[in-house]
Amino acid sequence: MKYSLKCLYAVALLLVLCAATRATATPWQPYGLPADSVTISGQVTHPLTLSQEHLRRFNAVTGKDLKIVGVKGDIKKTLHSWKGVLLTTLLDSAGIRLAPKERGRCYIVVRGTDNYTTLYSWNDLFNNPTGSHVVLLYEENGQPITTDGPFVMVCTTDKITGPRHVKWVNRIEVASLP
Ligand SMILES: Nc1nc2c(c(=O)[nH]1)N[C@H]1C(S)=C(S)[C@@H](COP(=O)(O)O)O[C@H]1N2
Ligand SMILES: [Mo]
Repeated sequence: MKYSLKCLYAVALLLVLCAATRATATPWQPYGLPADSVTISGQVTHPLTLSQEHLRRFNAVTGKDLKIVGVKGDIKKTLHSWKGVLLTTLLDSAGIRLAPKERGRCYIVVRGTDNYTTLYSWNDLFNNPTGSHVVLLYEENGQPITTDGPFVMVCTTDKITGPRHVKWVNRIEVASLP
């Protein structure tokens, strides 16, 4: 075998090895922050850090044919099927700390690793049908999510689903306006 050919094989082998190492490493972390768990913090009795495994222990909700629509009405993608946990289920587990007359001030912030943020009010989630449609997804099309993070939050009944579709979710914070 010619020397140059050997070199070529060596380089090819190195590339294959590199690719294999990458595939077994932790999921890709855009913006350098880990997205392999979701924390629930702030005005709660039990702050939580939830991994994929933890999330699978909660009651699951599923659905089909969800279109992610941008502000101009453009369809960004269609999820043929999805599976996840209601945000209200997670918040009930963490236990929001509230006095009765403070409910109107309370809000829930959902952030991705890139700090893309969306929010819900306590009344949206717990005093309106909307609450039954806000889901932290961990599966899309029958598979664990990979391209948009391990976790994606979405309100499936929004007119324009894009803006409150948060990819790479890693934080949920509960707070109240002063
Ligand atoms: N973490 C994160 N989530 C995000 C965004 C983002 O920049 N970061 N873009 C939003 C926007 S503007 C839209 S329309 C939808 C779909 O965007 P995509 O086509 O980039 O997936 O995701 C939303 N979720
Ligand atoms: Mo968008």
